[in-house]
Amino acid sequence: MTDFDLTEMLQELGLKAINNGTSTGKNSFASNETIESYSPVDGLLIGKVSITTKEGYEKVMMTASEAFAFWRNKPAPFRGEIVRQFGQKLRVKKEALGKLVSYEMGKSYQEGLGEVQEMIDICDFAVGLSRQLHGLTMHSERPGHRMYEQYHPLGVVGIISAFNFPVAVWAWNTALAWICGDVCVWKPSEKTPLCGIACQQIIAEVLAENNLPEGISCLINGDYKVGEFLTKDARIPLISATGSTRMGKIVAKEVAGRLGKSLLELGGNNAIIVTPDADIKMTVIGAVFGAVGTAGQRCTSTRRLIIHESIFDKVTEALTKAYQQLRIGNPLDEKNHVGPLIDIHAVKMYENALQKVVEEGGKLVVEGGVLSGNGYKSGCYVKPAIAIANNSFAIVQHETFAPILYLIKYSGDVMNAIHIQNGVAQGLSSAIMTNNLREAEAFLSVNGSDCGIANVNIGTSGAEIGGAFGGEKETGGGRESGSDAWKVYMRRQTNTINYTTELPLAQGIKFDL
Ligand code: UN1
Repeated sequence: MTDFDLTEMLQELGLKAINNGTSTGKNSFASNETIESYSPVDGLLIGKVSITTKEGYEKVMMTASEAFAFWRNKPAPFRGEIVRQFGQKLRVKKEALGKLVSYEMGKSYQEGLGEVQEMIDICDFAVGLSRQLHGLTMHSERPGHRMYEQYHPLGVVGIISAFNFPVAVWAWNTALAWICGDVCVWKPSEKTPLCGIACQQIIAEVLAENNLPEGISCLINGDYKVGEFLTKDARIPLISATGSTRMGKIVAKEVAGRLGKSLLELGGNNAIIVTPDADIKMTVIGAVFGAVGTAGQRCTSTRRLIIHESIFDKVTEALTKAYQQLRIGNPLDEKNHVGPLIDIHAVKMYENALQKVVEEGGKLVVEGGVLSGNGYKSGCYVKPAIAIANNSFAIVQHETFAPILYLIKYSGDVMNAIHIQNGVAQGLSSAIMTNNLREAEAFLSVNGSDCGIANVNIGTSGAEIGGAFGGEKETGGGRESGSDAWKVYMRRQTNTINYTTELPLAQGIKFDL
């Protein structure tokens, strides 16, 4: 049912296509156990990937450690040049990789392309950054002394990524880590392993063309048990993990137990506040894209709308109308707005959430449901739903990775809405729709949103790579991507140099011999 040539796409990405679309990537540390990757688009098997064994992992770590000893000695701008070449290759492979993302993960082709664009953008960002890994210079309190700080490469970085952004989140991490002089071992989600192999093939080509060690970029495959190889490994100073809060708590504990660093990008429970001064048209576009884009499977997806009582009915009606226009179906067909959920397990969670919200007293204003029949054979297509709910409902407090939007009413001034918006355990993304300067500034103030991302007159999802990305509270506190997020991939050193013949001590301490 796909309207493209699967074999051709896989070949373009360096994946060996075998008859009915089964593919294997190059993986020299293979075990006999495999992960089968089924497309949520049509339910067909796309390919099989070998699961990495402990022995295979040890070989990977050896290759990575050797590569690090080499790579860290290359000047950062040289490392930037390699990342530039990687970005160039991504430009050439953009369509093929975008299609694979769409077919293996189920997001729309446009969003698949957008994801590859994020990879290209972070490469460009990293290239510039490779000449800007600045430390500060300070004035010493002692005469004839100079103080400064510098950033050195950290080591082997472990990256654990989720199915919903199967290629971009890796790139945010790895492009920065590489220019910082680190090498990376990546465990992609076991739900999208072919995306991982396709990316690995692209960077492997760049490394080979430049005669560089292949260990600069390593890939391991498997579920959480393979992820544990990374989290338990004291040779890995930094683990960057994206996924559920449940997973993040396990990773955080494990890595902290060996005093490693972790960069966590976990669940969100993102809300848009809609005040009486909101532009309703913009609100509807922002809310609908935020709630149903990627079938509600972004960590930045809009889960809650907190609407002032005076416009509650009007907004509800406009949203209901907009939802009637939504076309659900094959995400590779550009006519469709909403593709499938990742798998049947996700469909069950969606159904469960809809049942719970009604049990707790919520009212469905746009009914959900699982689609079946022609075009929906994978069983993963669901109808986006809207429910009027209370923020205190257990199900509203919980992040369900599905297109379910909760409408919550507030009264009085904007501080009441902010109170509701902050009244969840997660703290990733947030937004306010208003043309009122006072409301907007209150939302951004110290008493405002407690999230890592706070937007005005934009929805909660679709962050640009130039800003630091991440959130507070149960979202885990990590920052990836732009701004100074690079610092976490380096070790910091303060240096004090004495260019006199005296040895004065700091704090004026006298120690005469
Ligand atoms: C994620 O869902 O894990 O802001 C990342 C966005 C995207 C990234 C989302 N740029 O929606």
